[in-house]
Amino acid sequence: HIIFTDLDGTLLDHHSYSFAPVVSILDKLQQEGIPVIPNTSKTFAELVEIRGALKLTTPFIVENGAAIYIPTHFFPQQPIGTIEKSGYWLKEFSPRVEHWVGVLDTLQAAFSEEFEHFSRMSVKRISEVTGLSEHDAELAATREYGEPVNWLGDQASKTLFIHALEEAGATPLQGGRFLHVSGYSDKGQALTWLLNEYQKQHPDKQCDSIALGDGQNDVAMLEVASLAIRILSPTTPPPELKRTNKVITSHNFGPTGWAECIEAILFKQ
Ligand code: 2M8
Ligand code: MG
Ligand code: MG
Repeated sequence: HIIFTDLDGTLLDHHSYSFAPVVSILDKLQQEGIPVIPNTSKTFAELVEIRGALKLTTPFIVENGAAIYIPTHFFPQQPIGTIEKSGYWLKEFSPRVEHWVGVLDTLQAAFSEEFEHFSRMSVKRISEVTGLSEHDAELAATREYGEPVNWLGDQASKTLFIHALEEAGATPLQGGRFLHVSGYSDKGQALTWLLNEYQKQHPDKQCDSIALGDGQNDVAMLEVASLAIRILSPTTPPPELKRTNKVITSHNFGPTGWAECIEAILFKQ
């Protein structure tokens, strides 16, 4: 098995960002040699710190599938289509963020006072709306591919806004708190690419994928995984899936639900 997991609201608590409930099960997975691959809206800078805290040495997927960072020790060979960047092989799926910041600026007049976005917000403001420390908010602000938008207006206007973004060529994805604006990339496409590469480099191993997520931006990876695990959220309804087979929904929120499901699937005989 390979586990692909969302972070906020899934492996980390939605409000406190704590991962205490998964520490011991992550140890067990490591002993069993089952890779845990973060697949998140977060940035490279955030991931460098978080994977250190989680003691993960696996590849990770950043900014909603926009790019995959693969530590060069993870595969015997450099995957085709990647570039080498400070100890990682980097696979990119999306154009750079500057373009989307420009698009958002053009919508400022039509939707005035209805939204704010990270590159125009202070670190203090990002810390306020996320609940992250100012240090962590600074890491969240270092976007490479997509721009998080904090919507302040009503739902009807948000629908028009999303429409305008799509007209401009963006693929807006709803996270736990923010609307993420980037080009066409998603967590499912990144999962599929990495799983194929794993299969290519380890033809002797039979690998299936388990995906865990709590939000709308997790739908694409939950649809393509061998097994989809929906983690219950204290703030939003479970992501709606088209598939009905091999779908599990946790009873508990966030990391407690994560440990509950992985324990039941992989460690209960
Ligand atoms: C943003 O991502 C979450 C993911 O669901 C959201 O949209 O609510 C990103 O800015 C990420 O970088 C940041 O760490 C997180 C903090 O809540 O918010
Ligand atoms: Mg989430
Ligand atoms: Mg996320």
